[in-house]
Amino acid sequence: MTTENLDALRDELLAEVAAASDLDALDALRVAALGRQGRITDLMKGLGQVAAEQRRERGQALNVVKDAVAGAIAARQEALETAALDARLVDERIDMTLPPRPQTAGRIHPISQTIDEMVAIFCEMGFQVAEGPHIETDFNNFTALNIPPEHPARQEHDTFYLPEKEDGSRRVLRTHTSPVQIRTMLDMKPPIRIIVPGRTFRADYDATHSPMFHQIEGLVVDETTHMGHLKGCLIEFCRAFFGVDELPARFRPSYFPFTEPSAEMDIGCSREGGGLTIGAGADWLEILGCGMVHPKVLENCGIDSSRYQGYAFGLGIERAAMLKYGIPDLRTFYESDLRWLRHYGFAPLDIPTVAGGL
Ligand code: 2NL
Repeated sequence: MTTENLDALRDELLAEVAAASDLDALDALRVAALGRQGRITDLMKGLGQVAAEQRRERGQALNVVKDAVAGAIAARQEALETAALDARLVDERIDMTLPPRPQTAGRIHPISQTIDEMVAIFCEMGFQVAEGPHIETDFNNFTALNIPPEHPARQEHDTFYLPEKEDGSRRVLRTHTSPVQIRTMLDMKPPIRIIVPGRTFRADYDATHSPMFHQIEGLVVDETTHMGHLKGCLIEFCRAFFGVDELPARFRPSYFPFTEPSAEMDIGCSREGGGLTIGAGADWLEILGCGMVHPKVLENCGIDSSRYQGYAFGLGIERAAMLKYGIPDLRTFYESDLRWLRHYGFAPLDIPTVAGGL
C-alpha cells in the first residue's frame, strides 16, 4: 500500500469513528481496525514482506496512522459515554416537588400507631421517651427489680437466656421494658418522668401469647410523688387513649416484686350483645398493672428512698391495640399479611393525635 493509500485509509477510518453513533458501533470499528485481524494490524503484520530499506519509514508511517485512529476512538468513546450519562440523568429525573400519590399502598402497622398515640398522650403530660437494648444483663432485668436469683418470677417470665459468658454471667432477652427504667435511674438524678415503649421477649406461644411482644412502661420519681398522682395520670391516660371522657376506673390490690403497694387498674366496659364496648357498663376490664416503686428498687439504683418516692406502671401494647381497634387475634400482628395491614393499618401521613385513629 502506498503512502497515499495509507492516508486514504486513515481518513476513511477517522470518518467512520466520527460517525459512530453509539458505544457498540465504536467498539466494532475498533476491532475492525486495531483488533487481532484488524486492517491496521494486518498491515503491521505485512511489514516483514516490505523491502528492508523501506521497512523503517513504512513502520513509522503505519504507527502514526495507528496512533491517530486509536486516539480518535478514545476521544469518541469519552464523548459517547458523557452523552449516554447525560441522557440517563434526564431519563431518571424525579420531580421532588410532585405531591405523593394518594393510592400509595404502604400502611402504618397498628403496633406503631398505638405506640405513637400513647407517646403523644404521655408527652403532653410532660413525660419523656426512653429506650434501651433488647439484650440485657441479669441485673438490669431481674436483680435490680427486687427479683433475686431463684425467685419464682424468673421462671414465670419464661426467659430467653443467652449462652453463659466466661465469667459465669448470663445475659437475657429483656422480659419487660423495666431495665430501661433501671438504666435511667442509674444514670440520672430525680426528678424522673419517662415512658418506655419497646419490644419484650418471653418463651411463651399460644393464642394469647407471642414470644416477642410490646410493652409500654412509665416511671415517675420525685420527692412528693404519691399514689394519687399515679391514679390521676393513669385515669387521664385511659380516657385520652380510648376517647371516652367519663370512663369508669377502679384499682384492685395486686402484687409485683418491684412495687409496693401494687395494683391492677380496670376500666368500665359493656359486653352486651356479644361485642365489647369500652365506657360505662356493667363489666370491668383489666387494662394495666402499677404501683409505688419498691424502696429496694430505688436503693438498687442509688436513689435515696427516704427522700424520693416513685410510681410505675406497665401495659401490653398488643392488648391495648386489640381493644381499641377491634382486632380479634393476637397472632395476626406478626403475619405480615398485606390484606390484614390494608384493613387494620393506618395512612402514613396521619398525624397520631391524643385521640388518633378513633
Ligand atoms: C404489667 C405490670 C408493671 C412496673 C410494671 C416498674 C419498673 C420499675 C420499677 C417499678 Cl424500674 N416498676 N414497672 C410496675 C408495675 C407494673 O407492669 O402488667 N405489665 C404488662
